[in-house]
Amino acid sequence: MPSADPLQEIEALREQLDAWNYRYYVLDEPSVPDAEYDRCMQRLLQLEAQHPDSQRTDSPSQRVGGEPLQQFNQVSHEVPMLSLENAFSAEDMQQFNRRLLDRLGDGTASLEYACEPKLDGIAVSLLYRDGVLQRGATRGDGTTGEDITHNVRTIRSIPLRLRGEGFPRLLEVRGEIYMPKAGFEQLNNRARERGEKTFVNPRNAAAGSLRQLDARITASRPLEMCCYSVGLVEGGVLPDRQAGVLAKLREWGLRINPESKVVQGVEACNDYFDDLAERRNSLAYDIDGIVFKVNALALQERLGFVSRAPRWAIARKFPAQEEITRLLDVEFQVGRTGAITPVARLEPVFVGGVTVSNATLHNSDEIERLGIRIGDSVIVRRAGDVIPQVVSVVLEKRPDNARTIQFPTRCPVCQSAIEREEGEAAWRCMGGLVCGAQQKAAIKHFVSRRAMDIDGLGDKLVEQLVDEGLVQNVAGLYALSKEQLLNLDRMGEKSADNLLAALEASKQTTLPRFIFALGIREVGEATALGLARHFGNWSELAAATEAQLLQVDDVGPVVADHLRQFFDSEASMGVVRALQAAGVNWPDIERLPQQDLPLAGQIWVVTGKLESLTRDEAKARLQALGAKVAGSVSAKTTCLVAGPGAGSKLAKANELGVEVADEQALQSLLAAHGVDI
Ligand code: 5U1
Repeated sequence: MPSADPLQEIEALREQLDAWNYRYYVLDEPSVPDAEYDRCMQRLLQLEAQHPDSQRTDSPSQRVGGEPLQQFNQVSHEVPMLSLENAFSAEDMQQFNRRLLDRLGDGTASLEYACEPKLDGIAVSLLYRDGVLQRGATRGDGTTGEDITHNVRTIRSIPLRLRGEGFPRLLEVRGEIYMPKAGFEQLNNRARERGEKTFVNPRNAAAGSLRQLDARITASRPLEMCCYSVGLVEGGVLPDRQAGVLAKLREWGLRINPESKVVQGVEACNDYFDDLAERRNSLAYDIDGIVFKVNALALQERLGFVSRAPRWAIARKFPAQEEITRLLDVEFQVGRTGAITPVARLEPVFVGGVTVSNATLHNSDEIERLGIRIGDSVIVRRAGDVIPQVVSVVLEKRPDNARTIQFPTRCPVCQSAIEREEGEAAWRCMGGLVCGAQQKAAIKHFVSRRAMDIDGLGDKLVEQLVDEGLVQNVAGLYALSKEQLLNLDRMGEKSADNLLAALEASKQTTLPRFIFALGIREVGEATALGLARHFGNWSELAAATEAQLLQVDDVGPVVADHLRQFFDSEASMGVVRALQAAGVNWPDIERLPQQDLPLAGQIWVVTGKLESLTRDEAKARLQALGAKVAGSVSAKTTCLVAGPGAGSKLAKANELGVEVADEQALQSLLAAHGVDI
């Protein structure tokens, strides 16, 4: 884009960068590689430095300002920032709708509603004068908030100047600043690695990031904004419906929620709620409910307000994902690889739609980080399918008799020594297969559906087999006799026969399943499949050097080391030989180098709810076939796998003409390429 006139080039670069930002943040259509974006930004910074007269506060280069502030200034909201009335059920919604119809009293039979998710973030106001961002402020108490202009400027989904034309001279836009779940996880992982304090949830992380006097800190946090209404409007007119206002905001470069929709009548509101409740966990951000607003602004005006909430809007809330409960005790579990995991026993509490009485405390560092004691009141979070977490301690409620947690000094199951390798978080039992807990966990993994798939061998039975000394390792399963089985609790003739038949059937397996079933540390299904495809047979895999193992996509030095340790262990290889001697067998498979994998060079996206496997499992299988799996749909996407409840990604794929496959088509594809795990 270099041009003879540097000022012209500066303006062209600004327009280009603004356009890319708009495509990325508002249209959700990434259109430029990061490197190209960075090159243009560097060029702009260079030219602006050479031509100080060209400096403008709404230049895309001017997102992070100078020195940190000394304090936050207060801001008065000329139009108060309201809150919303809550509904908790479909009946509450019916009542709300009835109230509105009665109040309008003009015979209207059904109302049109604008619906959208209620983001779990921080409500803010943005003020634009002549299209240029002047001020960003928190909601505060609705009348007075704090000036956070320096921080909102760092958020790339907030335009520093509006696009296009026709915007009012003064336009105050309202919405929610939030942290997407993936960014939150990354931020917390980084904090954990550095031994720093983590954030309890994405909302607290967003609030903490906005409460910074130094905008450079805010700039380093993955924040985004979605707009949902306007406040002060002067010198211009807006459309006469909520949905029209949102469409205009989008045209002017502001992000609105892609799930926003207009529906007719309260039944349709409840359908919308049910649909999003089902998809809540698959959204990229936390939501705590759905907001319904009467779409026609003229009707909103007629309906008016009660104290601090409008009559024409309501938020129907989802079940809470965080609750307070009490830590009753901590138990220590020993896993398949000997890792000792502290598990919190909690006073049962209903959270995230289920009753939770256990939560993992991960490791001794986490216990220290939380500063948790037995008897403490704790906040438990369960978001979606994620295992419940203890996210913080309510120190004000600590009882006098709260007890510190003693981490064991020996394996709580077999009393062997425990060790912690340098750089590792987990303490491990050194007892190996002598340890009953490790024996049980290894066998449970071996028989599981995605490994050897042995029906009728549930956890309780595995525990009994080990406790009775009938089985010490996975090979022992194939030596079980009917008589031995019949001596076990609750084992009848038919169950014993079925179990023996299932064991017999499992002997004919596949190489990837067998590798996965061995439970080698950090060798999941995708890695097992990658190894099988790379080496084609067991003997070459077991003889591979570390350097040869590292050739396999997905295998890094740590996994290669775990694999070599397994193959060098006489005990482990003895078990493999015993399995083969018992008749466990598999055909060799065709070797395929990475670039020849059937989906090499393709980009896939998975969305919606899948029945037969989780989205992560689907992703691992597609990757094992050579595909790249992306998080969003773009023109470059090869195919979108869409399960029930697919929303904006499906709409986008249809709009862009991207191929869409359902779960059955995915399964056929996997099967056609010999991926059965
Ligand atoms: N999505 C959405 N969240 N939210 C919060 N819309 C919305 N509207 C709100 C609030 C407080 O207030 C309206 C009264 C503008």
